Amino acid sequence: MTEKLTASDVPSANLAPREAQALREQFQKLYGEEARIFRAPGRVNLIGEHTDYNEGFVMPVAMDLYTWVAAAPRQDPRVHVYSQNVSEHAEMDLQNPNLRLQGHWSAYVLGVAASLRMSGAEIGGANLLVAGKVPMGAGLSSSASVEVAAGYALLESSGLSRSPVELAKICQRAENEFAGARCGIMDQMIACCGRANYALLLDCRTLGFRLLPLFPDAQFVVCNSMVKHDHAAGEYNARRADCETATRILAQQLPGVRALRDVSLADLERFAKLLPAVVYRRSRHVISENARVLDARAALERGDPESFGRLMRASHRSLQEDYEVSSAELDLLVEIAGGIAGVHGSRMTGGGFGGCTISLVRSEVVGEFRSAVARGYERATGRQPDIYIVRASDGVREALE
Ligand code: GAF
Repeated sequence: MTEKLTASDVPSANLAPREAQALREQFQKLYGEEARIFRAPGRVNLIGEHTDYNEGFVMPVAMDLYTWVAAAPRQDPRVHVYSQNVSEHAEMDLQNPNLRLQGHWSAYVLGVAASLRMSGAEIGGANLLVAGKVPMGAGLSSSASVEVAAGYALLESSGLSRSPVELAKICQRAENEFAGARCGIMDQMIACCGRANYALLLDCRTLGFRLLPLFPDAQFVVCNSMVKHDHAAGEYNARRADCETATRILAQQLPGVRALRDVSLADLERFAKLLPAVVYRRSRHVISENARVLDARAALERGDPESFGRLMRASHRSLQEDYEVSSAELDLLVEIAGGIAGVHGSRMTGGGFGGCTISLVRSEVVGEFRSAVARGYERATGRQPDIYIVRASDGVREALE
């Protein structure tokens, strides 16, 4: 379980049997029938930020904060969905999908239904009830958890199945084409392929991955700044565009370059003059971050939290100075963490412009860490951060009691 450490209104990590029963009852009231229940996790990324859409490496962990979907098949080819989070209903005809969903919460569910059909999965109609327990806007990937839980529920309700990697791609396509966010594949992959007690080292080019056991005597701890800046989505797309510009220019000099993944720091320096200054710095982040992920893997494998922590600190600096996606609140959380004895390292995690940090903390000082961060952050900002100890969880599945 992800232990929730501060009082707040963020829902508790797991759906207790009582709450699962409440979900079934609500489904019964809404649709007059029994449901099966599915869940997909949110995630936190240990290292490897803004590398996924550059075909690079990432190292996420599935957290035990979930989106729950109750589902039952329908006789007609329609998908009906009710969201507990927004108390609203939406529906779509699978034979005539409404593809103008952008900006609407239902894009994350109905967009997946449309994307499943586009992929050739002949899903039938279904009634769905969605209960999202991954905090929204916190950079813990609530969107991907909704998509993956809904996609899995729609497949299962139709007696179909797809491999986890295929489902991840289908959900990413829904987010890109229907929700209108040009996200990479990391969040959908970890929601599909996560494994309890392991981090996932994912190659975003091949989608091959390796499960890595976490440190036995140090914990990853997530601190939520409780702030999300409005311009995050636009800035995200702008960073992607900068990376595409870099790739275009560098590919003219270096045959075989398909993405920043293919460029070394030495090559970047060689052709630095050809790139606008901002594009050069964006590229330096991506290329150095890819190397940090591979070094972090080695540190994890040899049980060396100190080196891992150093890489986290370097990652934060690079995201702050070169990629410019941090925020005053995230920098403050990292600074507070850096001043606490027993903290190996700390960095912003996720897309940025608010959301969460992740810190690697010696197990015996986790309690002190939590009080010191809460105290320091509240004193400086007046906000109480939510703090979670990361317990790596499984990817999407049916919730069987
Ligand atoms: C967001 C995106 F959805 C991911 O694909 C990834 O790019 C991340 O930001 C940054 O690493 O979560």
